[in-house]
Amino acid sequence: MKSDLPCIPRRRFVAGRWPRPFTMIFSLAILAIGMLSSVPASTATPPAFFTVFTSKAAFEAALDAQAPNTRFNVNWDGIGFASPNSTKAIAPNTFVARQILLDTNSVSADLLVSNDNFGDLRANYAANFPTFSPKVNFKLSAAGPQKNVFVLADRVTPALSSAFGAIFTDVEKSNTSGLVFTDQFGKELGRFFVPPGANGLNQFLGVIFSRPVVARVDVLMGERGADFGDVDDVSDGGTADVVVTDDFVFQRGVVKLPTIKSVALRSNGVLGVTGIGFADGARIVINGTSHDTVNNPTAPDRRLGSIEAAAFIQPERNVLVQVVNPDGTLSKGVLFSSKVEQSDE
Ligand SMILES: [Ca+2]
Ligand SMILES: [Ca+2]
Ligand SMILES: [Ca+2]
Repeated sequence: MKSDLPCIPRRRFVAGRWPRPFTMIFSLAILAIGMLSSVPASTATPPAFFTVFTSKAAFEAALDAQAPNTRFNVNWDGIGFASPNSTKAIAPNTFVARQILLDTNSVSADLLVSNDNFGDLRANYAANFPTFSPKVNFKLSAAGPQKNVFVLADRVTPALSSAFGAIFTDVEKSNTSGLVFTDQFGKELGRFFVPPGANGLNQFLGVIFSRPVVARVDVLMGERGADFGDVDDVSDGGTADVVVTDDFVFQRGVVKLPTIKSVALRSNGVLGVTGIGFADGARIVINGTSHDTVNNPTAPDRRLGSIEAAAFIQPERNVLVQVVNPDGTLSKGVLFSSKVEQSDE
């Protein structure tokens, strides 16, 4: 069947692959520099390196040097409270103007900020969770990590970042608190843990990659997050290491991430892809090979069409559809099986 296909000039797209996820434990004051194998978004793209920081000031200086004017800070301190000594929930998009979303669930009610070191929830918490920057700090009161994703300045388009760091408060057990970085395909780029410290200690952990390869950063915030407020910390006779955070520092979303919402083979012989983050000159990729593609003039960043790509769709056969922007940024794949859709387009 393949040999019957017309000979259409096409460009081979080489999808990159990260190595197996790795785990790194570091000790204070050690600056670790490592290398990840290449993610050749294009064959000319160099490998991404990362650098681990335990000093917030050093992290900020390095990020400013690498990518000037792309750093944002969130210290939670400007959030208004109706009453003193209280804890309240904030929306995941509270800091969308700083191009970060604090949860992948847009209606999460588990993101808490406190102007009382969380002592209003449980009296003995206050001594465990002193702020780093007075007077407000942050906690995910749910099981699992707190998930950060990045957007462009339009506040909508998913984007890649190269750096994230946070102040962790009251880490007292190994391997309970830290940062997990993943790329746009959901592959883990690295997992970094904060070492145990004294009761109430604030510690910074941040990682800068040599280029924007990070689609999501998970903050691991101790144990028993779902029971926050109900369990004592390990230093108060409990069994769980309860941990909160304060300042976040990160690179805003700087590279738009093409993201597919739907794929359809139209009756006019065009393969249509809808989504967001499609740059001018984006190409539809079928099973790893990109094809001549047209951005829809009325919504160029959200709709693509390709007659050439449609020629590579075979009836009832699954193909992997992706979109690649001219800068080499590749979307996550969507499996598509042909079924001609009636359409006016
Ligand atoms: Ca603060
Ligand atoms: Ca403690
Ligand atoms: Ca603790």
